[in-house]
Amino acid sequence: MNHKQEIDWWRKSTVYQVYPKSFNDTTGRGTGDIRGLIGKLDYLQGLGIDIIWLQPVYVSPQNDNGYDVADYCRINPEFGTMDDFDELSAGARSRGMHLMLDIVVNHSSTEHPWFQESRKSKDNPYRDYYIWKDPAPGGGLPNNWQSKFGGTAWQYDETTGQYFLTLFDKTQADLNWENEKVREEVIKLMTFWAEKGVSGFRMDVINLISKNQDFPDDDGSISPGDGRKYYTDGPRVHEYIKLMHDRVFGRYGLVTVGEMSSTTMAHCIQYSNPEEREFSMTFNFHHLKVDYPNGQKWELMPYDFEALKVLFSEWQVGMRAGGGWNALFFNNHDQPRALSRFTHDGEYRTESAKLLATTLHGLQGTPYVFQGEEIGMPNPVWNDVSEFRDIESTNMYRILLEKGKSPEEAFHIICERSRDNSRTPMQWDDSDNAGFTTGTPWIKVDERYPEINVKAQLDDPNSVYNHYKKLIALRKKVQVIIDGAYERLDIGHPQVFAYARDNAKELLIVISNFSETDTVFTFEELFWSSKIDGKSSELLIGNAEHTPKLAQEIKLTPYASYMWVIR
Ligand code: TEU
Repeated sequence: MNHKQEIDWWRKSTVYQVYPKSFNDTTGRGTGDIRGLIGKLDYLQGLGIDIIWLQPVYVSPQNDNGYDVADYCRINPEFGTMDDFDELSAGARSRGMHLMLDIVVNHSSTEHPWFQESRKSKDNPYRDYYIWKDPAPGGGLPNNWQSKFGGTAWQYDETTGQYFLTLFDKTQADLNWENEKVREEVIKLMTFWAEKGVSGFRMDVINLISKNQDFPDDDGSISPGDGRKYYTDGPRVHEYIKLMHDRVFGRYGLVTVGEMSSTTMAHCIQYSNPEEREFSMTFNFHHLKVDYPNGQKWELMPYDFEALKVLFSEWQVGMRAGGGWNALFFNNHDQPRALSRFTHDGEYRTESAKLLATTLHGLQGTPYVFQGEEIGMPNPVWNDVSEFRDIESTNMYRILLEKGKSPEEAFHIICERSRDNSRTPMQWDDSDNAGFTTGTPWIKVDERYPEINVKAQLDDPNSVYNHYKKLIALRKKVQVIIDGAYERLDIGHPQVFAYARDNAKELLIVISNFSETDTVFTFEELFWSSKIDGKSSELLIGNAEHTPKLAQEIKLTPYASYMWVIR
């Protein structure tokens, strides 16, 4: 398939997200590598994947697992060589799959040569590549902005007596997009990869690149008061993205997804409406904050199911109305596993994994599958705080203790919230280390791997893997999944999420019981009689042993989930 012939080919696609460090190790070093991914291309093709999102494999000190880039155009030797990359690219293409690279240009590593130059003196030609500020009058931090990983966002540098901005780790220095030379560097590095033939980019925290140039203190009037209102969806962000589209995305016909931190729908419409010539689609995280009390990630509460449904529904309706396009996801490398978070990862693990998949893949947008999701990997069992590797988790554990939490409480919070929940090695089979490595894995392998692994699921028609495979194939066959208008059907139901998608030729119905008790779902009379009654219906996919006939009143067993099409 030549994707350049079909403009919106990615609307029918499914993306698979690979966290290379935890995917497949071929050297015995304990960390995954590019050759490991090459060895699994047949697996991904078998699943039916269209696009592989490969997370950062560039030269990097790995303080944030590659999101701290020290050279944008070279491969980190830990992951392999440029020849390996070219082989991966060719291997994907020959199997009809596309490669999407992760581009991290809100910040670079402080080990990047630009930063090394920049910090030397105030008149260095690279000084303005980054955001340097004098101490506040009387000394101290330039403002009260906080790092997303905890603590102040400013790092003092003795050489020149100024602070530089780091919205993430203290070794991830924010680039100064106001500087035209920075913009040209970014265009150059993206052109490098586009010329190599990649099909697209995932743009890391791209809505944070334009900062309010007054750098005001955050008065705390909007939670969480950490400064984000002054750099999120900032003043020139659309201008910068349009520039990238004009010079790179449009020119090479790329598929692009922008990762939008704490964004709004109005901005996401603009980012992803094709007429705006910005991105193909956007990630937002509102639905993954429904268990944050008052927006606080490091405090726990049971998740708000109604809020989850409202958010999905609002974004389905709103993005469509504005001509935008959603990237659909429950999991990624920054989130605990949705399976453990929103459903049941014990007795009903398999049903739950399938329910989440069916619910998500029936929505309008392009679905993303994060490695391990397709076999129902839950959060791992953590036994000790020393098992965590992520810089955010280790920082936060310390901060929670400083705030007066007991070690038990702090450990419990980290277990629930850590990004490491999704970063444990991919479970391929029941051999040592789940077949991920012959060496010592860089992060623990979940102890349930003998039961939960790819090998055990490939040939089992009822496995989570085969459920995903079926859903991915359905998207290619059933048009209403791509273009149907969304309508929420479950209003008021405390356990059920139900919706319809309608394109005037076909009607899709998805009904999911997000609870561990039996329940009943009833269609509203008018909807039932006008849209379903008397028409022929086909069950496309389900997850329970007994599949009910589509009726006005449907009995649902724990975590049962069904998708029908009515024609
Ligand atoms: O993440 C952006 C981001 O804001 C988060 O999801 C972040 O992990 C969370 O706010 C912390 O509480 C992206 C990458 O996906 C992530 O892995 C990187 O660490 C981050 O940017 C910095 O590059």
